[in-house]
Amino acid sequence: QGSTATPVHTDAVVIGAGFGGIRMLIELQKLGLSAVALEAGTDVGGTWYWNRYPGARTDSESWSYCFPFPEIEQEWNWSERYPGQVEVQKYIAFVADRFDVRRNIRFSHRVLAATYDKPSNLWTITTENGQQFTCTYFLPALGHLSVPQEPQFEGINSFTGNIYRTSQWPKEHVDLTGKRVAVIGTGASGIQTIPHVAEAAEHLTVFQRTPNYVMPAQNHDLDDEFRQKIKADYAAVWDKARGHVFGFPMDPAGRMYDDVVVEAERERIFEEGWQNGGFHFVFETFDDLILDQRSNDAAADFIRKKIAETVKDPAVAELLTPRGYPYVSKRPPSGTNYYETFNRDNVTLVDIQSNPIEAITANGLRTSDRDYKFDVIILATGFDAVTGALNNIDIRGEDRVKLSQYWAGGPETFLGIGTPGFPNMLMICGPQSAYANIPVIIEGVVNWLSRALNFMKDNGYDRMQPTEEAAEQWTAHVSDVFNMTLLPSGESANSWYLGANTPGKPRRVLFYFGGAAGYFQELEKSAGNDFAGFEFSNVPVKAHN
Ligand code: NA7
Repeated sequence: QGSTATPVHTDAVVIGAGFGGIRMLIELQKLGLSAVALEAGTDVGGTWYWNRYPGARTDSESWSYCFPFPEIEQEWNWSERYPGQVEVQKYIAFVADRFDVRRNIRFSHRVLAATYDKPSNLWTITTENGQQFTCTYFLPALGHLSVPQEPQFEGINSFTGNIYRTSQWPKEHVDLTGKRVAVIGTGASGIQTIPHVAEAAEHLTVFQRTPNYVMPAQNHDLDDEFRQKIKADYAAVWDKARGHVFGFPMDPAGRMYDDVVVEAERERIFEEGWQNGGFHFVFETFDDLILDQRSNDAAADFIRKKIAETVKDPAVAELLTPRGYPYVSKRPPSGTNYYETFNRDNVTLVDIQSNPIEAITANGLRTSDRDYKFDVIILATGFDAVTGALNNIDIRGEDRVKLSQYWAGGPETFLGIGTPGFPNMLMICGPQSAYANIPVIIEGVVNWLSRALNFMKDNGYDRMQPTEEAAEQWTAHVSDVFNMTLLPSGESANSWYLGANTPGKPRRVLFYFGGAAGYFQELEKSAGNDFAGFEFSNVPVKAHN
């Protein structure tokens, strides 16, 4: 696959072959448009291709972490409630093969640049290996968490052991037997991998900056009876998911904190949520958990009590206990044996809030108070979230304006799909799209795009982009919605929701937090009204009948 002089032309170029890219390719095929997807990895999967660390699994229940294709729903059998990385990647590959879209994917094609040319109304996409592709529709499906973020630890190149990153875990087995291992980071990735590393390593030292509120996943195998029940009425699963704030097939709790006055009854409700596991604790206890401080405090206290009950050493339990920021203002991880792992003799917890890491050394690392020796260091330090992957590509819109400069103060989009000045750049879940169970949101966005592309065809348009006004209003709305919740409060909540986890990044609300159902209403408000908020090239180029 060397460089070619003649660019390959298709109607559309999709970037990425994860959930979003594969779903879009299938839609383009249905629309009869020619397309290629350019993918940096060597296989499909996106997030589930790269994040192969031990313990990587979904925090969404498998039967709603997939697409509503009736034929796939009946054929595919999920083995677990929260499937692991291998299984999710297999699912995405299965879908790609079943719809025969793999032939349109160019693997090992990392995109470096995308440039819009006004006279021809074409985008030219250039890859790292020098290939060029031209298209009318430029469709990034880059994922929210695809650019790893690595703190600039001094001396990192001097380390003589092995450094692994959860988000770029090697394909071959990593043997940690007999090794002294460090894990840096206690976000969702760290929390999933820590119990597995503890089992394999001789000794594990966990470096924690901010303690998290970790819900027990309560993962389990699925049996045939359950699978058949789901398959018998899959439409009901999607109806629920589309109507749910987070895109999960759950019913709202149907009660607010003040509806329950008896303390023991509140405890019972929290306990039930805890036993149901994962996000059931957030969404099936009290519906005002992220809106009412008292409701949130009660949930946070319940979790703190669980930590104290689970972790035997009171000093370790205290270090693991989150304080000073609301529950859910950082994305709450689901864990399996997470707190229990700190009862093991071969696990040590180090608080780097009080004693920060100063340097990686030849034999380990140094915090402000002491030296540690390690054979292996695992970085679970997160991502340059949501805008990172787009800003890493040299994207030039009208008048060669660079996207990363246009977004220097933070992203500005309409519906997380389009941005002014970048005609026909239509993002599959770009910045300011809804924060929710992602396949459900992808489905809504892809259906919207499908209608938009048909609308253009039917009206003889060849170009669409949002108006400045629509993007400004959406950006303000996204921020207003966020500010109605408890999410912005708490000084230590340096969440990637805001880009606050990445040094130097402007803080801006990166998601629409009005819920899946609210987002779908907003999508419909535009689509059902001749795609209000978007302007189309005003001279019909080609009448269609
Ligand atoms: P997260 O959730 O961003 O977690 C990253 C972790 O790394 C978090 O504990 C950070 O501490 C820690 N971190 C980041 N930089 C440093 C430095 N410089 N020193 C020490 N510790 C650091 O990323 P994940 O990959 O775990 O999860 C991302 C999402 O994937 C997750 O939310 C799910 O949606 C799936 P901090 O909290 O900032 O103090």
